[in-house]
Amino acid sequence: MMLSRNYGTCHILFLLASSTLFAPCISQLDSPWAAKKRHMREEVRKMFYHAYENYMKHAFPHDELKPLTKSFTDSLSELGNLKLEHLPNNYNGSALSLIESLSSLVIMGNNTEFERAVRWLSENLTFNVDARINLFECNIRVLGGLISAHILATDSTNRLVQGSYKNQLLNLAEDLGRRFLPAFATPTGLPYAWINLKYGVIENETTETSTSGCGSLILEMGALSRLTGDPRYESAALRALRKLWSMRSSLNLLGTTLDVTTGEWIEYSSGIGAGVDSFYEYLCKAYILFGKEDYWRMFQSAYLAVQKYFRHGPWYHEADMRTGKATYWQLTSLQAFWPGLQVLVGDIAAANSSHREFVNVWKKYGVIPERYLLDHQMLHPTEKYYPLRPELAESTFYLYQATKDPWYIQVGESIVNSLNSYTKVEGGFASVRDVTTMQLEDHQHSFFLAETCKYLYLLFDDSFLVDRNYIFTTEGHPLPILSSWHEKLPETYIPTNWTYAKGEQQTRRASAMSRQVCPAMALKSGYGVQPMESACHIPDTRADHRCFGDEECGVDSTTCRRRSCSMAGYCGLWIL
Ligand code: DMJ
Repeated sequence: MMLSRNYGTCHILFLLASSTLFAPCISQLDSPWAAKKRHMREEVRKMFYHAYENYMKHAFPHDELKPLTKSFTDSLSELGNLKLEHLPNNYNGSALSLIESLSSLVIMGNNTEFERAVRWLSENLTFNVDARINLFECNIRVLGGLISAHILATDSTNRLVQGSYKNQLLNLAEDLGRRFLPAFATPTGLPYAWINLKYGVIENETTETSTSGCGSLILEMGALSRLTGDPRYESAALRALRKLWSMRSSLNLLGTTLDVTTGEWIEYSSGIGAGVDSFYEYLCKAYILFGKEDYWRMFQSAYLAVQKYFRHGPWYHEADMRTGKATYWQLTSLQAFWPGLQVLVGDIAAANSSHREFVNVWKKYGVIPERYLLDHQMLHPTEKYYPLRPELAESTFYLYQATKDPWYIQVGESIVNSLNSYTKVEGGFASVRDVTTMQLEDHQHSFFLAETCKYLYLLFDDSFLVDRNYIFTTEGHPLPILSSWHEKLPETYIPTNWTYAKGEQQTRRASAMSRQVCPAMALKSGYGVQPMESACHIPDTRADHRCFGDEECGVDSTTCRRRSCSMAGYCGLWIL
């Protein structure tokens, strides 16, 4: 999330070209929604502490809480299928949920608890354990959590542990980063999905990994290199990312799984959900954080390909990377992050239309099922669960930042109400095993503390972001945009360098980033009073993207090409 400086309490997500952003700033206290937001913020705070305190009471220092039995699970190791009998007797977890809570504690203003947690971790956390862990999960949850907390602890505006803080979290992060490096010692530079923290890659380790497993390391490992001055982490992550990108098809599509030793695809079908999602997210956010043109070029091509081959109205199906032909017509809960990413590139109307469909699904079931079969219009028989995922809350937060439309506050309120009525138990918050029965499962995932509660809190109270300039990692840990890390600051990132484009009714602003989405048309005017999304988009006539004729379909936001109406009555860039 990038926020401009110099706008007082009325800060602006300056990547966006949405005209609604540029309306005069109304003090939040004067808004009729202010009381509602304050009330909801307190509701979310209660949720967070109910989850956090139960974790601390019944599960800490183990990884995650089992809220129904008020016990624990050392899931970080279990993620790697490590059998419990292989764990040393004294292994007591990595306090995963505590690490994941650190930045949420700061955002909610609880510096005392943050400092207590930092002290405990500094004195007790060790990675010298015989545990086989998933590199991707450990990177986004543990490395990302530690790095973000280190930055927050040393940020002079936070009045945190300075003085008593001697970079202990950074030292832990560096120790962990070093233990990641053997995973990259493959002929391709693509990392193994699993490593043993103590012994490195174990014999006969699987060589299969996912696109997100290889392509979502650059933010945390890049930040680690910048903080420590040791380039090895960023280089390893970048080499893997470049190799992965070189494996794209002529359509600029990637598959979902691959072999790290041969660099061959295993699964050619992919979409924007499981196994791929954060790959797209990290290309875009790496450009924002580090300013390398390369990241933007990769992201732009990848994003255009997604919009071209996966999008069907507000939905995104999967397609074969070689042919672009649709494979699976499924909605998955993880896909709900996509509208949030689209907000970052200024594709607001497309973001809004997809988000709306996810909200409808949430309303239908009370939460979002893991997988829904669009072609059969039924739930996936074995994936009816909802493990307290954050993605819809995340997108709702981004869309509210972009539009300030109070409708998103109402969406947030209904998410909070559902979580409280269906998933809150005495011992914390429990995952839903089956959305048709609301039967619960004994697991409170750490991302509930790191992301779900955080995005809901920020939706109702974004004061943490005022006068600051952050992006959030895929696990919701904030990283600051620093000129010392960035190749292009200040030119692109200073609001006064933005270009102004005059429409008939209003002046709108196109950031350097949004102009890159549609360079050809970014500055053209003449869209009348129609609402804008990215710099070039003319939205569909009808919000549901249904149509009777081509003239109702507007201009595609990423290619600036006119869209047409399909036989089925949907607007899109159909290849005729
Ligand atoms: C989180 O761990 C991260 O957001 C990850 O990228 C995928 N989704 C889970 C939560 O749903």
